Amino acid sequence: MKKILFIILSLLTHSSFAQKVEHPNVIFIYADDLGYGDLSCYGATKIQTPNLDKLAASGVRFTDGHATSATCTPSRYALMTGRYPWRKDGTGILPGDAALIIPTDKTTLPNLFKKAGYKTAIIGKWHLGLGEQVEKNWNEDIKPGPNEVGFDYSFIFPATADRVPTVFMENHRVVALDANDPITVDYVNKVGTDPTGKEHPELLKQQSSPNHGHNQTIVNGIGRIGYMSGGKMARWVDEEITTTFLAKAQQFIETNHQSSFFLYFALTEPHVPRMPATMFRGKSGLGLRGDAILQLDYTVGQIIKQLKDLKIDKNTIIVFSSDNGPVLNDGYEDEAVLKINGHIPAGQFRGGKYSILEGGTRVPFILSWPGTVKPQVSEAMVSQMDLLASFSKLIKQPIPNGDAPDSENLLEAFLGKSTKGRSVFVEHASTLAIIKDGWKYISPSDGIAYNKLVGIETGNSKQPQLYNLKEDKSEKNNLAAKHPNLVNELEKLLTTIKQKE
Ligand code: NG6
Ligand code: CA
Repeated sequence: MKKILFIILSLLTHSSFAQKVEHPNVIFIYADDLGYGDLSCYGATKIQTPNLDKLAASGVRFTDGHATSATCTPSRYALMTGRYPWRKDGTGILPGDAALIIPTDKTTLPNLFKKAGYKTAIIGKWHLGLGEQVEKNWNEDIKPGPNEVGFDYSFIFPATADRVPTVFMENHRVVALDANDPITVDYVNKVGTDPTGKEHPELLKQQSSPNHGHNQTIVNGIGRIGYMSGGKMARWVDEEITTTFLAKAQQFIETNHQSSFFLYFALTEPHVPRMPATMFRGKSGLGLRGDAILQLDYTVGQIIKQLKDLKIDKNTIIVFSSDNGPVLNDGYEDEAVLKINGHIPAGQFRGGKYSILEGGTRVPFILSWPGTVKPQVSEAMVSQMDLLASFSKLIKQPIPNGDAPDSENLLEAFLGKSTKGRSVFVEHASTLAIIKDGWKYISPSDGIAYNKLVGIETGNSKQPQLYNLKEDKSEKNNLAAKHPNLVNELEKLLTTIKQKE
């Protein structure tokens, strides 16, 4: 009897059974520039996203979920560090040769999981810099990077799909390096003899939009931001980026499905250049942007299928979100505007990518944990930055004092056990806004009110703006003049939060 008890006890404490109960797998799937209204489960009618719809229907679909910022790098910085990006200089959109901006000596989302015994990986877009400085040799190991901030395994592209170097990196090294054809990258001066979009627009298979740039080195018929030479064998084929990331993700899951794992799966859809695989082309009827969203949906579906096949779906939390709001024309003439066909990427919200209005940071946000989390729609205000403190509670891995200062433990809200999210949240674009009790105050700024290049309202105004988001989700009525005390109160609170660190 004693022996049986002992066996049961040791099974409970040491086996993978105990580990599974306390340490579910976590997959964070990040879309790039996907808007609140881009999925059919968030109200889109001109495009169907069945896999993401199923994911949403099986878990919590948040209607007030946010990235911290209206562009990529700062949102990703906050996700990794649990700290508002505007607290640190140099966290704006990074060039492809930037140095690493994530500290290697502080708690990060991946090293939290790693400390708790998880196998951790990033597969996809990084865009948080690599190495100690801008000048680096792309033909050698490059450190520090994702592996130094907590990922056991990394398979990434360094910046964005429209920036050089257009190569994959596995752990510290560019994939398919060729010693006879070394890679050089420069963001100031042209390097090598590759044609540029500016000199040879006739070589482009996708023209860049006037005044947008994207006319430097041509790779795969697409003008990029930045100059690159060499590495002909290492250069990616855009149409294969997502299939490559998917294969790597499936491999990682297959290899690690018997232990606990954390996978940050950072996809590139529907960011420019939109170059989905042939099987998705022309399928959405909305041009390549819509087709890219179909590719995103399919890819998520493949991951869900694999989890089911491996019978680990009930032991795996999937969080899905986007790094910032939507944009149609972000630099290439890919007919996203022309073929919009009444689709509304930001849904009912005003603004989009680059904007301090809700369209900038309010994005799709879904959490599923089949069998544990009950399907529901939640109005709790949550942000991606809060995943760090929340998962710290779930996996019982404390955060040392001072780390992740802006991340709030919202575990109960994330798991659908509470409707209480953040009471205060600061949104970030070229100015800051603060939300409290459904009121949103936007700090006055001198910036342009309308970004003509991308066709998006920025929300900038020299006047203070105050919106009642409960009644006026589309931020149509500025009530600042009517409620000067509230404006003062929110402005003071914002100042206090800014000074907090
Ligand atoms: C902008 C680029 C845009 C996109 C963005 C980054 C121009 C004119 N525009 O500077 O095309 O690359 O940076 O997007 O160059 S993000 O989603 O990674 O933040
Ligand atoms: Ca983005």
